[in-house]
Amino acid sequence: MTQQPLILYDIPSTTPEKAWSPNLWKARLALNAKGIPYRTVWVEYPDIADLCKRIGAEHTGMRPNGPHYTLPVVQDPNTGAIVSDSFKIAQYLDKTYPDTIRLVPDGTAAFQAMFVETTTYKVMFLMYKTFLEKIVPLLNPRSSEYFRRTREAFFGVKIEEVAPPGPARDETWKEMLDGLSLVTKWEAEGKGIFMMGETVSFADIVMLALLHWVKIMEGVESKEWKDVMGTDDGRWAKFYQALEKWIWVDEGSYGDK
Ligand SMILES: N[C@@H](CCC(=O)N[C@@H](CS)C(=O)NCC(=O)O)C(=O)O
Repeated sequence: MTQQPLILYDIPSTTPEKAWSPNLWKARLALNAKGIPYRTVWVEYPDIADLCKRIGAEHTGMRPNGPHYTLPVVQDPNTGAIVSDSFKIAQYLDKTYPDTIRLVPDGTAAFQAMFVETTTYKVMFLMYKTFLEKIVPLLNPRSSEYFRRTREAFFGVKIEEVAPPGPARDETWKEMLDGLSLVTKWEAEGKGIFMMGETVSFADIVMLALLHWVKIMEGVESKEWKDVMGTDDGRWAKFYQALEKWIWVDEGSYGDK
């Protein structure tokens, strides 16, 4: 049993839920699904690297200018552990809190890792390109400025030019819907609506985080949300309804100061 709440470091937005990023939702949903007590500490983009260095969180990648630090990070005051990367967080929680729902069942770590990797390119990145323009005003000013500057450096064009409304955005969105259908095809052999059939696992957390991102970015009345809910004969609507009980943000969250 946990004694003290864990800390989830997340990036805030100006939306009512405050939590908005799919990678961060993956870690939050893992904690929620497991019922592990935690509190959120909100960190603006330009402060992530300093925070990680200060608390000793590992970088998750390398960039030409050095280590790349990202959130989510989970800090566990019960064990002293500090874990970066949503998938590693799920694995840590499984190992440390074995009496909770298992998100990476024995023998499935490679499957889960490949699922994360593939959906990152076949679904998440395409959503990201579609939503890019809308993320800028949704962030607080310091994060918004950082996001625009770093993403424009990455894409080599203005954010507004990555997938402008019209044919470019329509094509990107259609490719994303095809990505969802690809996942449905993989799952079609199974007995249930989850990626492992009747057993919920981290792969489902990933899909739930991605679907919820559409809802946050576009709203329930949007064409995009309706597209997703209607894809594969309502399969994703059923999936979302089955797991939406895990979608909540802890109240009484704190700033990183
Ligand atoms: N593989 C990582 C990816 C995390 C990630 O890319 N986080 C982004 C926010 S969505 C970040 O913190 N970026 C820091 C930056 O852009 O400087 C995970 O799943 O946790």
